[in-house]
Amino acid sequence: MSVRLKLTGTSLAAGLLGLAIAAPSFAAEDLKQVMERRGLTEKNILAAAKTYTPTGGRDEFLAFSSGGQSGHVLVYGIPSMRILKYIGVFTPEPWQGYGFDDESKAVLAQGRIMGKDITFGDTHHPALSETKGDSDGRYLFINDKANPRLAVIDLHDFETKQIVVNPLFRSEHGGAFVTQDTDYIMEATQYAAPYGDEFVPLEEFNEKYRGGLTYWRFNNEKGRIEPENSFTFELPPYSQDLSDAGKGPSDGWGFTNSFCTERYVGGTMRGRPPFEAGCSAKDTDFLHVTNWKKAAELVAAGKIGKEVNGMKLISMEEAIANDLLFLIPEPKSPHGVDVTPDGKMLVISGKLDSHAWVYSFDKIMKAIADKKFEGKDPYGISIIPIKEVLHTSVEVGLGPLHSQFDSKKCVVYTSIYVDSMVTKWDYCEGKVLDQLPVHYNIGHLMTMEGDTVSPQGKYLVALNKLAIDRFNPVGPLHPQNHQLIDISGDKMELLYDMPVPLGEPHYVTAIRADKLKPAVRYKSGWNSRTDTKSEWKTRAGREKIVRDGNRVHVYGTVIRSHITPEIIEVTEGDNVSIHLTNLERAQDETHGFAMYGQNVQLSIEPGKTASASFVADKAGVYPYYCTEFCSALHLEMQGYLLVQPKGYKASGVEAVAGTTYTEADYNKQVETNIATQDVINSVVGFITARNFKDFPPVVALVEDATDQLGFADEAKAKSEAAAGKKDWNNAMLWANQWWQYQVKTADMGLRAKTYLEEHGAVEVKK
Ligand code: K7E
Ligand code: CUA
Repeated sequence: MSVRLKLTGTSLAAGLLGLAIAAPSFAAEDLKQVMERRGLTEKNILAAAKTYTPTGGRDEFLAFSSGGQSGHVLVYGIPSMRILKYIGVFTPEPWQGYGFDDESKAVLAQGRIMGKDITFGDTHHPALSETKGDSDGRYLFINDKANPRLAVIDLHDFETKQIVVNPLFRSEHGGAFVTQDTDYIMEATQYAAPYGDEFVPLEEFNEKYRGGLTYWRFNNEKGRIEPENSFTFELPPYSQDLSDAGKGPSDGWGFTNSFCTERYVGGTMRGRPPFEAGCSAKDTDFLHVTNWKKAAELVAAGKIGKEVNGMKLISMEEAIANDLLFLIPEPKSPHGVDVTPDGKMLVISGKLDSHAWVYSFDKIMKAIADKKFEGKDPYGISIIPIKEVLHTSVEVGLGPLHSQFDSKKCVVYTSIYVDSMVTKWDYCEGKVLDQLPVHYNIGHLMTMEGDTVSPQGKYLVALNKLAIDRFNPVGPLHPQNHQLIDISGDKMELLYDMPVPLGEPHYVTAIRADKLKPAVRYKSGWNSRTDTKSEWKTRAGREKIVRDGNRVHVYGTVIRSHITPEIIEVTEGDNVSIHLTNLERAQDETHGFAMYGQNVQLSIEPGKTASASFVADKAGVYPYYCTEFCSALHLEMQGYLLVQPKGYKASGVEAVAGTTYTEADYNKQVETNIATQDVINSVVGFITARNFKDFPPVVALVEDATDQLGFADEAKAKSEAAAGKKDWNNAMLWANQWWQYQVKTADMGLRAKTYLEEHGAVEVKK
């Protein structure tokens, strides 16, 4: 009995207290000694103080990083650089049940290509939704370069809701970039290909291969992309690259880089020089300038655009005739184009040029209005001369790639790949302000909300392509290295190295954490992927197994600490779907559901309904259990799927447990239960004497505790009924179940009490 009572409040608290008192009493090291022992400098200590986040502390910003080839998104905090979540996007993610429950399988199935499941992604550019050009914390988008796809993640629950496949492209790179009110999401091709599945020989590259730029329509109310209201610009077979949407004065326009405007097709084994030579022979490539707002109007009015593979395609002739598409030369093999926070300038850098170039949007508009063109490309698109639009160019270093902005006016940071450094410069005056070496080949860099109208300054993250010798060696495949840099002063200062071991995270975007309002639970019986009530929602006490021929639906529930039903009997060959609703409301009370041999693993967060479907094609015994350590009796959160052979007849004999009980066992259990009830009463007294209703997490705990106590009453009644019949075995077992519910009630009550104590609840007068 004393072992059991350990679970109750007083002994738990005493245990914790005892630990603190019993702490070893050898002399603590002081800061100086630690610095000496670990070889730390004062600068290191300062950097540590700027990033260290004490226990329970929160980060000021959350970063959403591409997970590269993993097809996931990583979420980490800044400045602590602690990883908080991997969001499954294009790839199954077992912990979240992503790609294992029926609901998320339906999302991944949207990403099939030519009928094939594509279970990886080459994610490159995450983008946060914006309102008036400012990050609003509602949605996140990310692209897949290898298989031209875009995904929508809802930041209400950090789950992937939708995947769209570009029906025209065969690869893409210039996505995801949002317009200033997230009306459209840009996605541009990378490697030109024919629009369609048919074979076209490379000899017809110039005529039949095409690039393109899709503006995907985003429905901000529904939080979904609408393919039927989206459109694509047909573009020449140049390798389109990154894009950015205009904002403020340049809203309505989009900008897309390109490389390999040489239209070289390679073929080293045919005796031709390689792609890399042929694709970088010219001094300039082209920035594509598109008027998406006017294009959207003309498409909506049915004046332009023809449907190809279910996508409205604006031909180059239509774009030219309606002044929707222009080209501006840009030096050389460009990679990044970034619109300044005020929307007035574009910063462009070419990988093979040591300058960053600043184009003026006003000047672009003026050149178009005055028809100041230097000719046309082979497809008849007008070319605006650089000199007409150039604001300034600055020598920033060898191999400039990407740029991000500071909260300080006119200040921009550019990643310098070959020189492995970050250059801070002034794009208004055209001068370099500071340079900081980073560890190795930097790709993207990122400042806080640095691609919006209101960059937050403070920190910069350098995304280095190679980690080389930065971390403990872990074999030939190294992690990537995100370096945190303090940009609050005049001089940039390196603070921290963070290994990213998931894939090549090309780009990251960050948002002020206080802009995010994530939920802690779902509405009861929720399909989190469609964001509607699940048709399989099941309430407590309504669990059932419904059979229609060989189709079996199990309507089940999970709650601390049991899965209902605990026994599922089906026949060999049955099609089985198990639908489980988590009845909990308390935050973080997630249950899992895993089963032997059926590739079943669900994550069922409070309120969620998740389903697992499979064919029970082999007779046998399949244990299942909860995969989250959810309570003291988590290990007992278990059950059996019994797949009976065809024609099986039950023996009719009751299953007999290994142990039987006496009246004395029953009485002892009841005694324990009465003692436990005293603990519950004292906790309830503490809670109800305080303003607990002002604390939503406590209200949820109290609701769950009340449910559990209700179950305890039911078990108590059953136990007393059995005792009345002198059925001591069932009396004892039901008394034990009554106690199980009490323990769960007490556990939640204590958590609520602790929360109230830690959050300054006050006593209320009765
Ligand atoms: Cu690797 Cu933006 Cu895809 Cu540059 S990208 S580095
Ligand atoms: Cu539920 Cu363990």
